Amino acid sequence: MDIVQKEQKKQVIFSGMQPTGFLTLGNYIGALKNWIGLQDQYHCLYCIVDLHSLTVRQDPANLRKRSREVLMQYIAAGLDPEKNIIFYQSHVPAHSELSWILSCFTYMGELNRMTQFKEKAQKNESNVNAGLFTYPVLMAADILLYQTDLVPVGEDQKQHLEIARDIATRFNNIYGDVFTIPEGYIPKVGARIMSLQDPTKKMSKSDENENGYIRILDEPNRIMNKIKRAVTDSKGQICYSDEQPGIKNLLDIYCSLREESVESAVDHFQSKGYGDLKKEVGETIVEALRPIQEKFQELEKNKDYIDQIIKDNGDKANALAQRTLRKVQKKVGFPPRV
Ligand code: ATP
Ligand code: LTN
Repeated sequence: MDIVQKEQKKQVIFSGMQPTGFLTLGNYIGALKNWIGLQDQYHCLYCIVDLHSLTVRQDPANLRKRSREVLMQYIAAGLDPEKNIIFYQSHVPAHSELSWILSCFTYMGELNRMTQFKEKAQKNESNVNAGLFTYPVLMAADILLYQTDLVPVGEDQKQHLEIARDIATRFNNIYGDVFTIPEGYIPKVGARIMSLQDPTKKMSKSDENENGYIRILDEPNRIMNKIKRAVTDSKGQICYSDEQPGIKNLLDIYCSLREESVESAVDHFQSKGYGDLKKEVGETIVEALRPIQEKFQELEKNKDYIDQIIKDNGDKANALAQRTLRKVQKKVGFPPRV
């Protein structure tokens, strides 16, 4: 097999994050951290899904700023913009175009079952918009446009991935092999980092309580304070158990950042108290995030470099997306362009 053929055989990876706030430790451990290790073996596309973030009301200036910051955090965390296609969803119109077509192959009943919709609808009672309901269709379009093989995400996205697979299979059954059927790629430890203030809820960047999450860009002092305040329990014993969700969460954070097994961590903390655990977890986070924060500060000074990445990567994504979109349009019977 020559090099060109080998290159062509690389599988495609697609994932994305919403620019709805500052990226959290949950986003990092559940998704971003795992993306870094994939860039050499796969063709990777990492999107800033700004269209998705409109499902919750956004301040325009803030959205613009957050979107650029997410892109810079991707790079600061170690994604190489030469090896990965890092781009804004809104710069590739094919996402919206395919989404419309796929919405005609998605059933209301399927969307009604989505737990994220139910949760977000409850949280935003005054703005239960149609976009919030059709959110998984747009996500399916994101993934299917690039003939994606693998989608590295946290556990909360499992249901959305399943619906993307169902839509693709349904479409293929009617029109032939148009889409690759994607698989999820979910980490074993750290796929669901919990809120520090309520360890039964997932850590979320749009949480109103800032103490519930740690931002990738939080200063060391702040990180130590948030961990100090993390809700635990009164058992006083460090075990990895569902009965101690706060302690379990701290151990998950510790283990995934240090790439250490749960057994060895529990062993390490056996004769120690919650104070020691919190101190060591805090220090582990500070050390893991330090290089990312330094790189981010450097990138902030380099406006032209970032602008160029946005342009080049957007062009690349557009070219790839067009291939699938044209194929789909032809299959469903839209008139050819003459
Ligand atoms: P929002 O609060 O706006 O819903 P979010 O913090 O849940 O946002 P997303 O942009 O929806 O973040 O998710 C980006 C990626 O991070 C997804 O792959 C998601 O599975 C992962 N992720 C988000 N929160 C966590 C978490 N607490 N633990 C592990 N992975 C997470
Ligand atoms: N819904 C995802 C973000 C997202 C995504 C995607 C992830 C939008 N499109 C495509 C993977 C692949 C979330 O994390 N809330």
